[in-house]
Amino acid sequence: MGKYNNMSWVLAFVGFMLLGGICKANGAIYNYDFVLREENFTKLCTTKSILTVNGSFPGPTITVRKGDTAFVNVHNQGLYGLTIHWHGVKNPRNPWSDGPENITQCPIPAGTNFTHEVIFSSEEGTLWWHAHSDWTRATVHGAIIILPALNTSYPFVTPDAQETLILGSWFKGDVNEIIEEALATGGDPNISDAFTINGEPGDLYDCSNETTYRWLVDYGKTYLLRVINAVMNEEHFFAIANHNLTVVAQDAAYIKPITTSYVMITPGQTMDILVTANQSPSHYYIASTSFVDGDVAFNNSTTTAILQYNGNYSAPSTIPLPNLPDHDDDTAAANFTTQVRALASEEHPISVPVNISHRLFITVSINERICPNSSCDGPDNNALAASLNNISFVTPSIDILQAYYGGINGVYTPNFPDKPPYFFNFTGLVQNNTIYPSFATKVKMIKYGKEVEIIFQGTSMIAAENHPMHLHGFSFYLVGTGSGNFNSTTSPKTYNLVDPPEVNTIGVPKKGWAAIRFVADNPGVWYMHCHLERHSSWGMNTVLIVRNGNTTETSILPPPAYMPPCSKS
Ligand SMILES: *[C@@H]1O[C@H](CO)[C@@H](O)[C@H](O)[C@H]1NC(C)=O
Ligand SMILES: *[C@@H]1O[C@H](CO)[C@@H](O)[C@H](O)[C@H]1NC(C)=O
Ligand SMILES: *[C@@H]1O[C@H](CO)[C@@H](O)[C@H](O)[C@H]1NC(C)=O
Ligand SMILES: *[C@@H]1O[C@H](CO)[C@@H](O)[C@H](O)[C@H]1NC(C)=O
Ligand SMILES: *[C@@H]1O[C@H](CO)[C@@H](O)[C@H](O)[C@H]1NC(C)=O
Ligand SMILES: *[C@@H]1O[C@H](CO)[C@@H](O)[C@H](O)[C@H]1NC(C)=O
Ligand SMILES: *[C@@H]1O[C@H](CO)[C@@H](O)[C@H](O)[C@H]1NC(C)=O
Ligand SMILES: *[C@@H]1O[C@H](CO)[C@@H](O)[C@H](O)[C@H]1NC(C)=O
Ligand SMILES: *[C@@H]1O[C@H](CO)[C@@H](O)[C@H](O)[C@H]1NC(C)=O
Ligand SMILES: *[C@@H]1O[C@H](CO)[C@@H](O)[C@H](O)[C@H]1NC(C)=O
Ligand SMILES: *[C@@H]1O[C@H](CO)[C@@H](O)[C@H](O)[C@H]1NC(C)=O
Ligand SMILES: *[C@@H]1O[C@H](CO)[C@@H](O)[C@H](O)[C@H]1NC(C)=O
Ligand SMILES: [Cu+2]
Repeated sequence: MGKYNNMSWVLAFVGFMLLGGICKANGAIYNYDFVLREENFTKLCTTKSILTVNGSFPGPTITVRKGDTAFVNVHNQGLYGLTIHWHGVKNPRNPWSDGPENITQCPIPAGTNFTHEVIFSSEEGTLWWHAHSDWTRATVHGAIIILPALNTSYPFVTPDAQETLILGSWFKGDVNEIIEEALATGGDPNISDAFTINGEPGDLYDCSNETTYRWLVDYGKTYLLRVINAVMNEEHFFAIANHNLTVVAQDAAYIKPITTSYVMITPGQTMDILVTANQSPSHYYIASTSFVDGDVAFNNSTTTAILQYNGNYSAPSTIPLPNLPDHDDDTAAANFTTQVRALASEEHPISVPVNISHRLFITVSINERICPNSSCDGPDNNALAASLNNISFVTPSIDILQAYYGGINGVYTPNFPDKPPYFFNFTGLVQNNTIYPSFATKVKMIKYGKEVEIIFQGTSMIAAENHPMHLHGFSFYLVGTGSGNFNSTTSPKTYNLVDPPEVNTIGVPKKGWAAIRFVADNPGVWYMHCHLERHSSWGMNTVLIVRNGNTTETSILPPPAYMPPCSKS
C-alpha cells in the first residue's frame, strides 16, 4: 500500500463530488501497487517462469470495507502487455477501470504503469482480481476481501478468524503458448497438469508433499472461509473431510445459510463459508476436483490442502479425504446450486425487477469454424469455435469503450440480436445449420434504467456442457434455471422472484437454461462471457453497452487523464 500518485487524489476528490445515487463514495481510500513480473516456481518436479504480481502465486490480497475505493497502480515489469480486471466489482459509472483487453482498455504495455480506480459499492464478502488478457489469468490473480462497513456487522455469528483458499490451475507449459497453439490447430487446448489450492497442488500429486498448503485451526473456533474458483477450464466440487460447510455468501452477496458436505463452484464464483473446528484435533484433507458433465477433455485429478488442528496430538497415519461427487454428477451439482437463495433481510434487502422492459434470449453454443487449410484438429476436420446467439465474438484492436465514448467508427456494430437466428430443439440430437456461427464484434445497446431479463439457453451443438456465464459491471438475480428448452409459457412459472441469489457468474446447466434479471443502472461498456477460458477464447462473449441516463449522476465518469494506448496492428 502506497501513498503517492497525486492524480489519484485529484480523481478521488472529483469522484467524491460527482458520485450520486447508485454509489455513495463515503468510504476510505486505499492505494495499492501491483508489480507484474516473471518469477520462477517449481511444482510437480518442474521449474518454470510465470507472470506474477509481486512475485507471488496467487498474488496479493486487496482488503477494503463496503463502499471504499482502492487505487491500484499496476506496474508492468513483465514481457508483454496485459490488463487486470476486478471481478464482481461494479465500479459504478467507471468502466475505465474494469480492465478486459480491448473491451474497456488496451493492454498496459511492458515497462509502463496504469492506475485503476476500483470503486466498491454494494458488494460485501469475497471477490477477486485477475488478468483479462489471453490466458494470463492462470497465474495473475488474487483475492478481494470486502468487510462490512464500519459500525455494521456480518448477518451471522462473528467468526473468530478468517481464511482464504484460492483454487487454481497449473500448467507445466506456457499458458499463452497453449491457447495460441490450440487456436492455430483448431483443436482443444491441452488440459492443465494439476489444480492448486493457494498455489500448491497437494500431496496426491508427485513432488508436492512438502509444499501442501496447511490451514491451521484451533479447536472450537468458527472460521469464515473465503473460497475463490480461479480455475481456467473446469467447474469444481469442493469439500473438507468430516466438516460441514455453512455457505453464507456467494459473489459478495449474502445468502440464506446452507449447511452441506460439499459445494459446486464455477470458475469466476466466490463463496463465503462458515467452518467450525469441532472434530477431534487431527489432520483432515480439504479437496477439490472437476465437475464436468460434458463429453470433453478435462483434468480429472484432485487437489488437496490440509486442515490441521493446533495442539499436541500424534498425526494420523492416514488423513481422511472428503467424499466428493463423481465428476459428471450433475444431480449433485444441481442439488447444491438450487438451494442458493438470497438472504433478503431488512439489512440486506434485494430488489428484483418485475416489469421487464428488455428481454434477451441468448443461445450458448460450441461451434465449428471452417478450417482454412482443411486439416484442423477440431470436429469434421474443422476448427472449434463458440458463440452467443450464433455470433462468435471477434476482439477488436481498439477498445470498445474508447470507440463508444469517442465516436470512433468501424470498431464494433451495435446490433447484437435479441434472439438466435432460429428456434429449434436446442437440446435435441439434431444439429441445425447454426453449427457455423458468424464472426463479428456485435454489441447490445441498452437504455439506462431498463429492467433487463436474459435467458441463456445451453445447446447440444458439438458438445453440451455447463457454461459459467459472467457479466461485468453488475450483479444480477438468478430467477430460474431448468433443463431442456426454455418454454416461455411454463418456465417463467417456476421463477423465484422472492429471494433469488444476487450473483455475477452463473453456471447455465448442460442442455438447460438460466434466466437472470437486473436493472441497467450502471452506464458503461460491460463484457459478458463464459468463464471457461477456452470457450471465451473461441468467441463465447459479447458486450452490453448501457447508455447514459439523462443526468450527470447517471452518466459515465470522464476518462482518467491517462489510458494505455492502443497500438496499430
Ligand atoms: C508490491 O511490491 C512493491 C515494490 O516492491 C511494493 O511497493 C508494493 O507495496 C507491493 N504491493 C503489495 C500489494 O504488496
Ligand atoms: C528463472 O530461472 C532461469 C533458469 O534458471 C533463469 O535464467 C531466470 O533468470 C530465472 N528467472 C527469474 C525471474 O528468476
Ligand atoms: C506511471 O505512468 C505515468 C503515465 O505514463 C507516468 O507519468 C509515471 O511516471 C509512471 N509512474 C511510475 C512510478 O512508473
Ligand atoms: C510426506 O512427507 C512426510 C515427511 O517426509 C512423510 O512422513 C509422509 O509419509 C509423506 N506423505 C506422503 C503422502 O508421501
Ligand atoms: C453436518 O450437518 C448435518 C445436518 O445439519 C448434521 O446432521 C451433522 O451432525 C453435521 N456434522 C458435523 C460434523 O457437524
Ligand atoms: C483421468 O484421466 C486420464 C487421462 O487424462 C485417464 O488416463 C484416467 O483413467 C482418468 N482417471 C479417472 C479416474 O477417470
Ligand atoms: C440430491 O438431493 C436429493 C433429495 O434432496 C437426494 O435424494 C439425492 O440423493 C441427492 N443426490 C445427490 C447426488 O446428492
Ligand atoms: C488488442 O489490441 C491490440 C492493439 O491495440 C492488439 O495488439 C492485441 O492483439 C489485441 N488483443 C486481442 C485479445 O485481440
Ligand atoms: C428435444 O430433443 C430431445 C432429445 O432428442 C428430446 O428428448 C426432447 O423431447 C425434444 N424436445 C422437444 C420440445 O421436441
Ligand atoms: C434450422 O432451423 C430452421 C428453423 O426451423 C430451418 O429453417 C432450417 O432449415 C434448419 N436448418 C437445418 C440445416 O436443419
Ligand atoms: C410450452 O409448454 C406448453 C405447455 O406444456 C406446450 O403446450 C407448448 O407446446 C410448449 N412450447 C414449446 C415451444 O415447446
Ligand atoms: C430522466 O430519466 C428518468 C429515468 O431514468 C425519468 O424518470 C425522468 O423522467 C427523465 N427526466 C427527463 C427530464 O427526461
Ligand atoms: Cu462455456
